[in-house]
Amino acid sequence: MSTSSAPTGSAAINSVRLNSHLTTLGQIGRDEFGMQRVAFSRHDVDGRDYVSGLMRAAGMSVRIDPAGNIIGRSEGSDPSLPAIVLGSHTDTVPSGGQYDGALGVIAAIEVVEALRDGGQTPRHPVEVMVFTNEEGTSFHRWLLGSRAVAGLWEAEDFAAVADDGVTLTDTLPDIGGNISRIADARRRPEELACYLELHIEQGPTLHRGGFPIGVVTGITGRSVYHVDIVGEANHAGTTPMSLRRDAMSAAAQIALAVRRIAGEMEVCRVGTVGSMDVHPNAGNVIPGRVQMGVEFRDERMESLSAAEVELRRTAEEVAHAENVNITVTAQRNTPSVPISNNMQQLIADAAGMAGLEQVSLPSGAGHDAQAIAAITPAAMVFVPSVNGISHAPAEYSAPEDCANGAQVLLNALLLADGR
Ligand code: HGY
Ligand code: MN
Ligand code: MN
Repeated sequence: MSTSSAPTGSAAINSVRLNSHLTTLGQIGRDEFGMQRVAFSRHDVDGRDYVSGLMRAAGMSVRIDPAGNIIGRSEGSDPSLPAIVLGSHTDTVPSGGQYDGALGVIAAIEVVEALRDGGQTPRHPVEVMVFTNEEGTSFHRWLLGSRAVAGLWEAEDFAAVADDGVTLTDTLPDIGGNISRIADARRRPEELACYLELHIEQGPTLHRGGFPIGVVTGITGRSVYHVDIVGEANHAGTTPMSLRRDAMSAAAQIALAVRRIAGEMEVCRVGTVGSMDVHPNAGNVIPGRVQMGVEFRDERMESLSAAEVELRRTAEEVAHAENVNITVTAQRNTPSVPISNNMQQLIADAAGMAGLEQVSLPSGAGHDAQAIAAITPAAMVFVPSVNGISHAPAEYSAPEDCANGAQVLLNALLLADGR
């Protein structure tokens, strides 16, 4: 695979420094099961502290906005110009990988350092944003920080309560936020020139195809549901099968239906049951209640609507057959976002400057870019995920690929700065 080369006369990424910072961040919040930097946790705070220190060392001013987003800024040569924003997130899913989000943040800081090393001051100010709770593991409200910047918070965000009963209102101050001032996190379109995000692909296309760079054409839509199944807890040994109101039997049928809706029926691109709470969760008790997290994804919003119809129809059918009550509650519906041809071309040109082969592809994962795209032109650069694995400790991207991605991010910034 070819390695990147800095365009003539322009700054060059320091791969050793980039990968060293990535490795260090990859140790913050790691345990034997993977990365545990779940948003608002102590590990998340430690990771935020680390990258804030890197921003300061790169000569940036650093502030925390009311949504807890970390915003580093280095001034440009023309103070009248809007900011070029680079960003991503440092929070991880539970037992996640060390590159998801982290690469985009570390690379953004490296871009600022490389420009300084090269004595290059862009015309535009450059801001690096580290967005709060991108994953949504906490409070089931993903893209929380980037949606605040884009002015896309909903009533459910303000009212968000975690599974353990703690409110977002009480939690935001743990990372320097303040829910009563969320409106102040919003940025006006005229303040921003564009948004550029480097991210691992989190899928198999680039690694399988041997492409070092991916130009993202669009970001998937996603619909999330909470399914609550209430049957009747009873004795596993004495209750005849015909008298059971077994919430787990119903849950199993719902889980298989989610796979059927996306798989065999191809109503939408993918469907997942990622979480399940069984009550009372004892081997000799027929479950009285099961709560499930269900999500569907597709670029076509009408396909997500069709998947919801099928889920609700199946739930009614199963509720009747198993004599249980099933409540399907829509939790979040995130629209898919296309990346403009103009912004795709910027990334393709930036990859060309580095002499790197590229391929265009959609993103099956969600990203902060899909929120920020609401207020400024956005583009994403992907680098290969080995074997397409992500959201798992086996998530891996080679140091050379990480450096290639950072060089393309830097080149894209320089191209945007010249426009
Ligand atoms: O779930 C996602 O698509 C992203 O990793 N937050
Ligand atoms: Mn991510
Ligand atoms: Mn993720």
